[in-house]
Amino acid sequence: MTSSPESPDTKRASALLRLAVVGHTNTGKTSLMRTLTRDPDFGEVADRPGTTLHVEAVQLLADGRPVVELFDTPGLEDSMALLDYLDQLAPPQERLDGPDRIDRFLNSPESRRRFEQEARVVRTLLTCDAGLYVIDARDPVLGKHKDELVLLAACGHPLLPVLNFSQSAPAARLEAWRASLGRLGLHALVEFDTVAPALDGETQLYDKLAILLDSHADTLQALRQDLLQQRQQRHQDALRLIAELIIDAAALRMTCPPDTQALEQATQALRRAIRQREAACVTALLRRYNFSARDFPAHTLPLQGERWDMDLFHPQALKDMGLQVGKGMVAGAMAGATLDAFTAGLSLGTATLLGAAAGGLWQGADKLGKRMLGRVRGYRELTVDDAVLRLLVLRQMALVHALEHRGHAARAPIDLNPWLNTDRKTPWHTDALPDVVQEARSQPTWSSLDPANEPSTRRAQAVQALAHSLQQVWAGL
Ligand SMILES: Nc1nc2c(ncn2[C@@H]2O[C@H](COP(=O)(O)OP(=O)(O)OP(=O)(O)O)[C@@H](O)[C@H]2O)c(=O)[nH]1
Ligand SMILES: [Mg+2]
Repeated sequence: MTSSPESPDTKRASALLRLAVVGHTNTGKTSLMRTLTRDPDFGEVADRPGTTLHVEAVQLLADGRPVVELFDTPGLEDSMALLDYLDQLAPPQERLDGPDRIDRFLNSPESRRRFEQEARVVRTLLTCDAGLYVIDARDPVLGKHKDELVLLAACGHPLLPVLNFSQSAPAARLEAWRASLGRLGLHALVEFDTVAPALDGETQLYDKLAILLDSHADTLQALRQDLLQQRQQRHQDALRLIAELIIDAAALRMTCPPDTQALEQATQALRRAIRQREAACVTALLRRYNFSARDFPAHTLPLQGERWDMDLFHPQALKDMGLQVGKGMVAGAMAGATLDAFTAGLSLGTATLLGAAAGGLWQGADKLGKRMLGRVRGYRELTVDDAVLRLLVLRQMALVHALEHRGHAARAPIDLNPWLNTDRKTPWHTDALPDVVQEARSQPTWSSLDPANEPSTRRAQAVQALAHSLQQVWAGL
């Protein structure tokens, strides 16, 4: 989706479905624009009345072509005074219909003075096919709302009430809104919290609009399909990013001489590399969902890499997540790293390699040969502990959950805690690590953190298989 501000003043001949976002001031109209366009930088949002002063338009695309044009408008402030003024301009006995009454107002001097903002709103609605009437659902239903609805209904277009703040409003308040709107003849409405929208919030909104705008039902259906497809694609890409992270982390090996100081240094280097790799994954996920470091400041500042609630390598962080710390995991200063003995696959060529090493053929030895030679000389290898891999998966999955439930109007930092459900055990808590992760353990060059990393078909297959297995876990959550 792209945005392209433009003036709404003249109605252009176009196949676009034009929707005006209208309502009382400070109810979240601009916030709704941000969430529907997935653009956190659209317009200005602030917790005070009168923030938006001008009409601003954005197009929504389906299959790459514009299908809907949304117009953000200034908030209505004094509809009661405007209705009185309208009665003066066009007394009821004249029996003008709504749009004629609005025209008379727009041609009056006060439409450029006292009611300049209101004039911008109704002028925009007149040129649109329908209005989304945004309500702060925490508010009681007041006379001002009814006046606004009378004024907006006079423009002669369908209105779909959008109950914003629906996550924070009590159920009884939502019911009161439904009842009052029904009495005004508005029976279709939608609950849509712009900060924490339901997963199917947008599709519900477009479905409701399709009921009101029969002639645009196909357009809305195309938009709906496009949204679903994009959502699925984003989700697949996200799991793939996590799978890449896990393969990189599982395959990583650090070699060092067998003395305590060197081991500690190598452990630090291993931790640093994994933390940076995790941060890169977080950044990529944020970007994929159109969010930024601003949304998750605690993690994405490089120097604060150790603070994602708790250090990735802190045994307490692992225990808090209900993870067993593995036998191989070295405690204390080296927590999170496993001292590794050479494992499956690597012993095959041992005899040959030892021969090569003994014969001084260092230059001729391949990467495996170098590692074997290191081993012969007593060098050690460190890998990331299983428990850390499990924690990485659980935290990244929690982040994907948080991102998928976050509206682009949200301004509070992301909190992972509600998504790190520590009571419920997943296969990543209890089961053996998937085979492809075990395989990655014996393939150091699969890690993009290894200088000898190179493209490999088998690695690509492993990433795909792991992403698939993550999806199965996701489906069971
Ligand atoms: N918690 C929560 N806050 C919201 C929601 N929608 C909007 N806000 C906040 O409400 C305030 C007003 O939001 P805006 O989007 O600027 O409201 P507006 O209707 O465009 O305001 P005007 O342009 O002044 O008429 C901001 O502080 C938003 O962050 C919501 O669904 N939940
Ligand atoms: Mg606004």
